Amino acid sequence: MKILLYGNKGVGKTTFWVSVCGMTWQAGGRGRVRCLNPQAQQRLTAAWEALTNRMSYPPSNEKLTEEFYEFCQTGDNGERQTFIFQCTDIPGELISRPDDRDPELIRLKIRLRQANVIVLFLDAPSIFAEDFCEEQMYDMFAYLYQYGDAEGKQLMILPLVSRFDLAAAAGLPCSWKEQIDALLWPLEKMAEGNPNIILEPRCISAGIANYDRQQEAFERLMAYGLFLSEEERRKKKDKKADTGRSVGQRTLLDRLFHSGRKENTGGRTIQKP
Ligand SMILES: Nc1nc2c(ncn2[C@@H]2O[C@H](COP(=O)(O)OP(=O)(O)OP(=O)(O)O)[C@@H](O)[C@H]2O)c(=O)[nH]1
Ligand SMILES: [Mg+2]
Repeated sequence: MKILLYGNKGVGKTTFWVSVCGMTWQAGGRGRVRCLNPQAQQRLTAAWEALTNRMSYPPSNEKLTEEFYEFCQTGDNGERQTFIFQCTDIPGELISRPDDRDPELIRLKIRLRQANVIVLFLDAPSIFAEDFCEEQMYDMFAYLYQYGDAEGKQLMILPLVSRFDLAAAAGLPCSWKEQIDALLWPLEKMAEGNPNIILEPRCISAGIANYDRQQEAFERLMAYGLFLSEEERRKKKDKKADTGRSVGQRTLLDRLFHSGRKENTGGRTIQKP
């Protein structure tokens, strides 16, 4: 599984990742994430400690970083479940101020093509601000449509309304749910027209005092990772099996992720270019 943390500058991508990994190291957690690069694991631990002990946030990314991780948990029947995945964290600057000659932007486009999972960060304080203008998100959505929608690739998009605690403290507009639905409407259409795209219901990330809000997003990511690794194992066992998503697989996915939660969508706001 290749996860891409995708969103504009300063929307909380790195903070989200540090907090969901750190959460798994706390007592009582069923699963654990470990970075396979020892130096990067040390940095992650230090960032988690800074966040929890000193409320000190990680610095803004200067370059695209990607690492391999292992997720390990004990299943309901006591059996050990484990898989390796990759996570790419980007400097949002690449999207907010794109320079087409920038090799990092070229790498980002490649990662968008390759990702199995795109965590799409929608920054709550920005989208609920009175002066919010959809154009601030135009490039982000444009790249997603252009490169994420690669033909034949199965892609899960997980919209994450980030820094929700800040927006809530400032006062949420009554129509906040509809506003998010309106932003996501074109993505819904994209997913409806492409059976390879799974658009997840939105999740919320809400600061370091509200880890439980991040938990849902994390559980979805890891459940999908387990699903993909089981699928991979099954394919290896039976090379002749159909490699597309069969009805059986879809049913499993639907059971895993959707559990009947389909929400209303608002009016269209951002057009697919
Ligand atoms: N209140 C609150 N503040 C947050 C949260 N997440 C991030 N922040 C703040 O937002 C800033 C930016 O967060 P980052 O995680 O660095 O954002 P990013 O998307 O990784 O930014 P780039 O690396 O520049 O693309 C942090 O320095 C914090 O001040 C959150 O959940 N709640
Ligand atoms: Mg960052």
